Formats: sequence, C-alpha cells, structure tokens
Amino acid sequence: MKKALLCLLLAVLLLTGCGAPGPTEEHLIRVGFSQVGSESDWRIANTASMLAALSEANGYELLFDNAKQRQENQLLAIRNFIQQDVDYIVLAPITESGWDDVLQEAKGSGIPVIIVDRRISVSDDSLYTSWVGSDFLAEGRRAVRWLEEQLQAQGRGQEPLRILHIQGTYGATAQLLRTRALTEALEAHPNWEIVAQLPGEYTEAKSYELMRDFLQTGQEIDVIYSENDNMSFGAIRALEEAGIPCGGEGEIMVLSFDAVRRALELCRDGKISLCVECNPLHGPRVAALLEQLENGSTPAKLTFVDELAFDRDMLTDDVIRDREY
Ligand code: GZL
Ligand code: ZN
Repeated sequence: MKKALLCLLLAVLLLTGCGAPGPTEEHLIRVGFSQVGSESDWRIANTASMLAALSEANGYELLFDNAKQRQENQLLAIRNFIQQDVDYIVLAPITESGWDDVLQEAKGSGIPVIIVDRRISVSDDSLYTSWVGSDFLAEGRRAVRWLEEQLQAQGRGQEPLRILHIQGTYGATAQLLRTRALTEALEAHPNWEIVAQLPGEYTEAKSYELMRDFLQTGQEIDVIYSENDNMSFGAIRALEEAGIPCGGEGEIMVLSFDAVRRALELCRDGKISLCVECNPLHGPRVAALLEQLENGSTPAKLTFVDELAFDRDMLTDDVIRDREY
C-alpha cells in the first residue's frame, strides 16, 4: 500500500512541477565592469582575462566600460551601471581616492561592489564587498632585495648608486607602494640616490618622451626603477637612440614591474635586468567572488595573488612560452 501511495505522490509532484526545478530561467548575472583604460600590456591582458571569465557562456551579461585613464569616466560608468540596475559592479580603480560618493549610491541601490587590481581608500570599508589584486609593496621589496644582492655580488654594496625612478599614475596603489619600497630602500642605503622621478603614467609614449628629455641633461645613472614594463620599453628606446647600452656588465640595470611577455623577452636578451611579476589574470578570481556572492556566502574582504620575479638566469624560451600573458 505504502509503495503505491508513494508512487502516486511522486507522479503528482512531477505533473504539477512544484518541487522539481522549472525550465532553467535564462537568468544571466548582470555585471557592470569599469576598467581603468588600455594604457599597458598588463591592462590589455587584464581586460582579456575579465571578459573571458565574465562571458555569457559562463552565465554573465557584462556591461564593460573603458575609462581611458580618466576617473570621471569611471564615475559616469558606475552611475550608468546603477541606472541599469546591474546585479554587481566590478571596479578597477585608477587611483585610490574619490570613490566614497559613487559607492554610497551603489550601496543605496543594494548593488555589491568588487574592487580589482589597485585599492581604494574610502571612509567606510562596507562601501565595497571584496578586493582581489597584488601585494604591490611586496613586489617593490622583491626588486630592492634583488638589487641589493646584485650589488653585494659585484662588491658595489657601499658605492654611490644613482637611480632614475620612473613612476606610474600618481595615486594608483601600484605607484604608491612600488614607490614606498624604493624610498624605504633609500633609508637603508645612504649611498643610494634618486637622481630624478619621471611621471610616466604607465605608458610607453610618455616614458620615452620623459627619458629622451632626461638624457639631454647628461646626468649619469646606474639603475632605472621603472614601475611598469611599458615605461621600461619607452626608456630603453630612448637609451638606444642615445647610444647608451643597458643590461650588460657595468651597464645601467633596468628593474621593471609586470613581467609581460615582451619584458621577459627583453630580460632573456639581457636588456632588462629584473622582471617583477604583477599578475593581471584576475578574471577567474573575480568570477569566484561573484559565485560566492550568488551562493549567498561571504567572500574574503581582501585576496592577494602570489607572484615572483624573473632575472635572466631564470628565463628560458620554454618558461616564456608557457607564460599566459
Ligand atoms: C598593477 C596595475 C598597473 C600595472 C600597469 O596591478 O594597476 O597598471 O603595473 C597598469 O601596467 O597600467
Ligand atoms: Zn538577476
């Protein structure tokens, strides 16, 4: 008897459809992503990673905005996302400051915000749900440690060291913390000196222009501490035009951040002395945070990605071929 009753109940359930899931709702998770711009190879790789992860095939409807390195465009984009009532906002902030008001509006509309890559400094940390990106201070300290070891090995630990410092966009976390690592090092090494700081804005063109003008001064340098690879490419082009070699024994050492493919190749070929990795492949990491939120669980507030540094000895064609960006 019981068995028959059970079968009858099951039949009723299936026929009425309650209990069994309805036809899968073609519900795409609507995400607004405000990207800094397309200023560097790193940024291009980062955008590609985000778009690949937040694809329709993966269940997302992505509203993408490229701010062309202007914060006002990011503010406009976020307000537009709020207007369109997206499910989530992802922000790659060009600088740390200036986000309180617009994130207050997103919070008021009940739209969770994920920050990716650089950090934001806001009065109230509840204005964003989660951040994923690099430990930029660790990156800078990695470069400084490598330089100290090189100089020791060359018996130059106590010699005067003239450093040209090419900086990224002022106020970007990558700039603030890669710079802090260098200024910390100057305190530890009174024989080190920053002979000039050039605002390269992370672009090859700007860095080339500033480097070409700097070389007109005839100021001698031993090291270029360049806060991303594209600025290193611009500086190296200016050096080569001025007939000044770099990367060889006793020549200018270029320390560069990002470790994009072109930089790794220049490092393998002995032009760049150190490539410090800054991993741009945040797409899957952001998608994982969104999935946690979709499943109602609370993601970590801060997620740091692990990174390393490459010098010439480490770079074989195989290593470079296997790199994803
Ligand atoms: C670092 C990122 C920086 C890269 C640059 O995570 O914010 O911005 O180092 C990019 O290449 O332009
Ligand atoms: Zn929805």
